[in-house]
Amino acid sequence: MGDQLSKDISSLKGCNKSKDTILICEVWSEATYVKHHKKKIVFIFSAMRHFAKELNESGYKVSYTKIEDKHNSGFFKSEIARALKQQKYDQIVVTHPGEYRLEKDIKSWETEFKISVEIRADDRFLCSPEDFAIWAKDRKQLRMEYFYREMRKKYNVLMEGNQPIGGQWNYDLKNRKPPQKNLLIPEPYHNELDSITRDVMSLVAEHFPEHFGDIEPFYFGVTRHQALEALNLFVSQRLPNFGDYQDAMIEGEPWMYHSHISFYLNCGLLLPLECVKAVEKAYQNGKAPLNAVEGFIRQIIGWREYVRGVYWLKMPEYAKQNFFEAKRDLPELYWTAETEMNCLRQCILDTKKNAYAHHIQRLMVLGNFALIAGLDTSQVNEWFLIVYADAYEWVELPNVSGMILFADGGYLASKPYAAGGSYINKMSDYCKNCSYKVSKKQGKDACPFNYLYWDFLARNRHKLELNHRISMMYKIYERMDEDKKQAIAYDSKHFLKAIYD
Ligand code: FAD
Ligand code: DLZ
Ligand code: SF4
Repeated sequence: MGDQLSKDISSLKGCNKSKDTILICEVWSEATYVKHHKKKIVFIFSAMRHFAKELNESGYKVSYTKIEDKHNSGFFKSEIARALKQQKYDQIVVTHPGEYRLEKDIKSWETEFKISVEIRADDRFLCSPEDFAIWAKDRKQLRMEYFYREMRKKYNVLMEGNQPIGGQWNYDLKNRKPPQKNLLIPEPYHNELDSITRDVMSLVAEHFPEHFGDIEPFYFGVTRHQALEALNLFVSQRLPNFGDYQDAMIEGEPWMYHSHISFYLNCGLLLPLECVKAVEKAYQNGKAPLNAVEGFIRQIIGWREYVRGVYWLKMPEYAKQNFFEAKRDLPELYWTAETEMNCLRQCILDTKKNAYAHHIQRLMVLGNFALIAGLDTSQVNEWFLIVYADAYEWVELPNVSGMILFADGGYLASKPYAAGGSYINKMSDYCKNCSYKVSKKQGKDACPFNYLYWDFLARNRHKLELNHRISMMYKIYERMDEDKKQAIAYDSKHFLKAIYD
């Protein structure tokens, strides 16, 4: 599958190159079950085609279905049926997929085709769903920090015996520098287009014209070699500043000091432990400070594995959760970027152009707005699954439903990441080019994040006031005079109506 592009994927282990066939298919169903960003489709198809070529060159027999092939039947299942008609096979071997809907599909193959189907664990991840379930057992709420510490010990990363290097497990408090003027931010990785990628770009333009997003410029790596180049570039150029500016946002600087490797990791061109080791080595060689290195490693062996654990533990119920009963339709502005709110506009424009936005843009602007405006949980999830080149349900859903929308009522995160305009103003330069005034709390030109934040708290008081990480805010709300409370409700109501005009 398109996110299994690793030569040491479990389904290839023990493969008999002279007898076995590797089936890889571009199928209409995968490309359209949500209307993925055009750049995401280009990336995946091009990476799949390059991967198939490399397998061929290493002596594997590959049967590859292109999206435009006349006989392409459009689904994994019907492509398998077609392959089974063409030749007799003894068995299907497949690595466990990244999405629940496909696990269900694969589980039906054995009965459907009357052939043995072996589903192998995806051992590219560092914590199996079974091990995660053992860790999570009997815990009512999970906390990433404790899981992360176990992973540090298990993989002996940044450890001095049994203790964390530097004496602390987590240096997050150091990783919150606001953006500075005149930061030198290196150019992101740029790959030269070859004929495979160019062909894919034309066919995506032709076949998926109504999908969101820009195809050009296309600069992602599409082979393992290129993904490793991108990783090395990150380690040598960006990593030293990764920690300090991890939460900072600057207009026109979508890449900041982040690594931009999630799309490679998630489709299999990079493996998590090799990224962790490369970054740990930079620390050992004195090339990057501990706050940067620890912060980065925590994202990979902590958050990435943690959200996957939650996904497989809690599906399929997890996708239906909607703690706040949020039902407001996703406004068109999430597609058009037509809004006077500069922070949202910039983050959506970055997303449209690059199929990428960094974590704080996703969390504190796009996600935060969806949370405090009460946008429909399923529609918000669908948007996030569509627009990012790194989005697969196992990682998108827990981040969106769990981390940002608090739709699981606090199973994954201890409190909703709701914030007013002052957070965005502190961590970005967006507010200076905005039609709204971040310093204003009420009235037509007040920053909508300011009143929506309080309105969100007031609307959901019965669900949140017992949360000790948020109860302080209710005390502040209580002390507001009645006029102010009414102004918050009035401004919110009018604003939330106007975004659909
Ligand atoms: P960096 O900031 O350089 O981080 C390094 C790596 O750590 C990433 O490549 C990624 O593999 C991992 N990582 C960091 N944070 C997380 C996290 N919260 N969950 C899982 N892995 C993490 N990440 C995805 O890979 N796919 C998604 O669909 C996705 N959707 C998100 C939606 C929301 C609302 C939020 C708040 C976060 C989402 N993330 C998602 C997590 C994170 O934003 C991206 O992994 C990150 O922005 C990718 O850019 P990067 O490679 O430059 O990451
Ligand atoms: C995202 C994607 C797209 C757009 N197209 C394909 C495809 O045609 N064939 C394929 O094998 N995989 C594709 N993918 C990735 C799959 O959707 C991904 O493998 C599943 O969601 C499981 O995580
Ligand atoms: Fe965003 Fe408010 Fe700042 Fe405008 S003023 S950029 S809406 S936070």
